Amino acid sequence: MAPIQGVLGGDPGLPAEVLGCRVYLNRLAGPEPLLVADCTVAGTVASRDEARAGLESLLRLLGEVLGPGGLEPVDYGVEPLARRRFTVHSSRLRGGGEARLVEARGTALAAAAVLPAGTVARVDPGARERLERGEAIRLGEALEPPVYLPGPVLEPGDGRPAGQKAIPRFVTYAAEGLPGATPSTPAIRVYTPQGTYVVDQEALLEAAGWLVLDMHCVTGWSVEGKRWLAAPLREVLRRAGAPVPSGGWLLARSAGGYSSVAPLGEALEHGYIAVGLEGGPLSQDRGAPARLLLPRLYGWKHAKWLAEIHILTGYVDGYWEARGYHERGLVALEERFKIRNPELLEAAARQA
Ligand SMILES: Nc1nc2c(c(=O)[nH]1)N[C@H]1C(S)=C(S)[C@@H](COP(=O)(O)O)O[C@H]1N2
Ligand SMILES: [Mo]
Repeated sequence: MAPIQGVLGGDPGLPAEVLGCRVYLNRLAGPEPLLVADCTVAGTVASRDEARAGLESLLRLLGEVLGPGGLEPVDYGVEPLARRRFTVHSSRLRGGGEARLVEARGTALAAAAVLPAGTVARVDPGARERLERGEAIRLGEALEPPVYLPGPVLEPGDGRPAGQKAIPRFVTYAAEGLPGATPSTPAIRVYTPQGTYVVDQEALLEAAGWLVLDMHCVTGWSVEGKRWLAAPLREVLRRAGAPVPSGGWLLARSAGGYSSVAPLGEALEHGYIAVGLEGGPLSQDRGAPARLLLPRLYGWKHAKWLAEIHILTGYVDGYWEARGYHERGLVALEERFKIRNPELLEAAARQA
């Protein structure tokens, strides 16, 4: 798919409205299982009122199957990202969870909601059974998530990627909360359809070498030219004896339940597990004892306090992907957010 920049900023259209959602139970995305609504949206966002109305259209649609109780917004926030190239509108919900609407320069891209898994109890028994079996239920006109995003993958160009600003030091993120005591040696489990494998710490250190990389956070900051001690992911999995299929997805989970997902091919060709930084061991804030590095993908994919690797045949959202962030997240293509706007997808397909 072509980058979206070229197809944004068209004529003012109808205000953003959610057309449909794919709702499913996600047991990997966060510390607790979540009910995730991945929603299709059309139209423009010309004001905060239009954004709120768009969020309300999402909650109304969910209310048709969940009943309205608990879905009332308790607040409303706006967060510009990446030098105002993107804006996230969000509301926390009375019964827990939140709804988000993402826009790029006034064009709605996608909407999503994450709800406590207990919400499933409110769905009628037939639909509940399907959700518990791991199937998705469809409300309205919901787009399928792309199995993989086709189209040319540009190599990162020279210079700083679009929408990024260099800063000298890392900003410490821990969406799941900072971990308490950290184990001093990495214990990483690899779950595959064939079985479970363990990453041997000595093998991890043996396979590691120093390399210089930049890290780009999707919110717009970059930390450039840091020296990491890191082992190529393919080599780590080989040494663990884990069978590695040629396609599929890799979902990384942190000790505290944070998670992120990446195409397996991308992770095998360009991914590392880091154990050191700037001549020393990783600090607690940077994700000790081990973190994922996926240098061509935005920072949210680089799970810190890495505890589990899941090799999956099908796509599953991680922590931020369940909240509207991109399935793949290539920096060179500015893949910051999912696109669930049929008009944009059509326009991008025409351009490609
Ligand atoms: N476990 C965990 N890993 C995480 C995150 C997080 O919240 N929890 N945030 C991600 C994001 S959004 C970014 S940009 C980078 C930031 O890395 P840093 O905290 O070392 O600066 O970590 C990523 N890894
Ligand atoms: Mo980030």
